[in-house]
Amino acid sequence: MFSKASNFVYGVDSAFLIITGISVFFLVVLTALMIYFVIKYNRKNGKPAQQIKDNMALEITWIAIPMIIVLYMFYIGWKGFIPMRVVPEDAIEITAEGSMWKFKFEYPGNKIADTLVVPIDRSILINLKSVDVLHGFSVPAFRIKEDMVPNKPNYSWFTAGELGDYDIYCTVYCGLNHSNMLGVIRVVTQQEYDKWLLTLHEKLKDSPQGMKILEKNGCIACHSLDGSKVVGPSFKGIYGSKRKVSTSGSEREITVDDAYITKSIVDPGADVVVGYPAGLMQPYKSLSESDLKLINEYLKGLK
Ligand SMILES: [Cu+2]
Repeated sequence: MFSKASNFVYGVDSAFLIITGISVFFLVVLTALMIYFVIKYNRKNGKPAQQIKDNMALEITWIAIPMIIVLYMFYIGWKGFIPMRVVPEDAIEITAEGSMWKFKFEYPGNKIADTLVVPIDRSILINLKSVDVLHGFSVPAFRIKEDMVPNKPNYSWFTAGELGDYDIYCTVYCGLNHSNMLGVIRVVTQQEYDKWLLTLHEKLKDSPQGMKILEKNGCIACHSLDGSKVVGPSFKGIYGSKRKVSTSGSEREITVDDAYITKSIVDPGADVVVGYPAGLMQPYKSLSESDLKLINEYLKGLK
C-alpha cells in the first residue's frame, strides 16, 4: 500500500491518511446529524427543540474526546516528522546548492554534479545551501521538503528504497524562472554508484577565475555559455560583437567591449539588448574592479 521510494513514505502517508480519515468521518457524521435534526425538528412537525443546560457529563465528553483526537493527530504527525531531523551517523554526505535557477550537487572530494546520484538502501545526508535567494528542496516521491536559506545551513536526509529517477522541485518562489528550477535524484545500485563517482570529473581546480566569478554570482543561470537563449543574451561570442541596445527608450548599435560589459553588470538597465526584457537583472555592485576585469578577460576568450 505504501511506496518504498524512501524511508519516510510510511510515516508521512499514514499520518496523512489517518488525519484525512478522521476528518472525513466527522464530515459525514456531522452533516448527517445536521440533516437529520433539520428534518426531525422541522417547525411544521410541531416538535419544539429542548434547551440543555449545565450538563457536566456532556461538557466533559465534548472537551475530552476532541482533545484526545487532536492530540493523537499531533502525535502521529510528530512521529513521522522527528526521524526526518535525526540523521544516521553512517550517512553519505552530499551538499546541494540552490541558485537562480538550478540545483548543483557537491560530493566529497570537491566533485560537482548536476544530477543527484545516490546508492539504494544507504542513508544520504543532503546539506542544503543557497547562494542567492530562498529556494526549496522538495522530493515529493520521498516525502521530504526543506528550505534552502542563504547564510543559514539546513539539511535533509533519506534512504531510497527503490531504483529509478525522482523529481526534485524548488518549492519556494525564487524569481522569473522558478518553475524551471528542477532536478533529478537517480537511485542506483552500490556498484553503479561507485562507478559513477569515479567518472565524476573533479571540479577543475584551474578553471578560469573569471568563470568562477560568473558561477559564484549565478550569472550562468540566465546567460548561457553555448549560445542558447535563456533569460538574457548568451555569453558565447559576446565580446567584440555588435548589438542593438535600447538606451533610455531609443535604439542604438554598440560594440561589446570592457566598458559595455562592466556597465551591464553594475547598471544592467542602462543599455538593454533589443529583444530582451528590461529590469529583470539586478545590479551587481558588490563585484570588485579585479572581478570585473577577470570576467572581461574570460568573456574575451569565449568564442
Ligand atoms: Cu528556487
